[in-house]
Amino acid sequence: MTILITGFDPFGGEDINPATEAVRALPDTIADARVIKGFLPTVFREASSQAIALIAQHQPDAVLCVGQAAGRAGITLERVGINIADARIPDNQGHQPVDEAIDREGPAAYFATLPLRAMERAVKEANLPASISNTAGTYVCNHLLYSLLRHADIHQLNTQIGFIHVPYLDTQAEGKVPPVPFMSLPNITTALIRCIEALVATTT
Ligand code: PCA
Repeated sequence: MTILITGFDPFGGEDINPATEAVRALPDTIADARVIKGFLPTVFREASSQAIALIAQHQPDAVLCVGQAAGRAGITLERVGINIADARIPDNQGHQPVDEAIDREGPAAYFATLPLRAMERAVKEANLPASISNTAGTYVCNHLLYSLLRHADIHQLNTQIGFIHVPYLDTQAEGKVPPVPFMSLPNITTALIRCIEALVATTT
């Protein structure tokens, strides 16, 4: 089994993105699955076109995209990508779409196709906080999730696709007022490993 896992570059004034730090820390093999790592820009459309190019290149069985969600205290497994781009802050190329459809021809939403409940359970079994989330927001992360599910639908790909949001790292949370929740890098990395193990276990 081949799994593509992606992170994003820092955005919104941060120096690091916990998603990329954790993806970088992953081993290249997990539960006998080959782990391909991709690093995407926090830029509308560019992130999804680069991810689609990686899918074409590596033909993964599953794609797990990871992003930062400031303010969330645990690992959140996104259930749904919605057909809207509505940015509170500009992306890393200055684009700030407001109330825009991602794809005028596309349905309102797609459900992620990863085994979310099994992944949630696996993270919790490692004594780390996890839950299923019903909104990936309306920024670049949701855009990526929706666009990849749309791509898989149009091209009838068997690839399983999903998105995981992770909290700030402790170093990012330091000094923020009011205080924001965080997780350590080893804990976020462990959670991602548990998710991949659960994914492999449910599909092989
Ligand atoms: N989080 C943002 C985009 C990049 C990232 O890591 C989001 O939640 O949309």
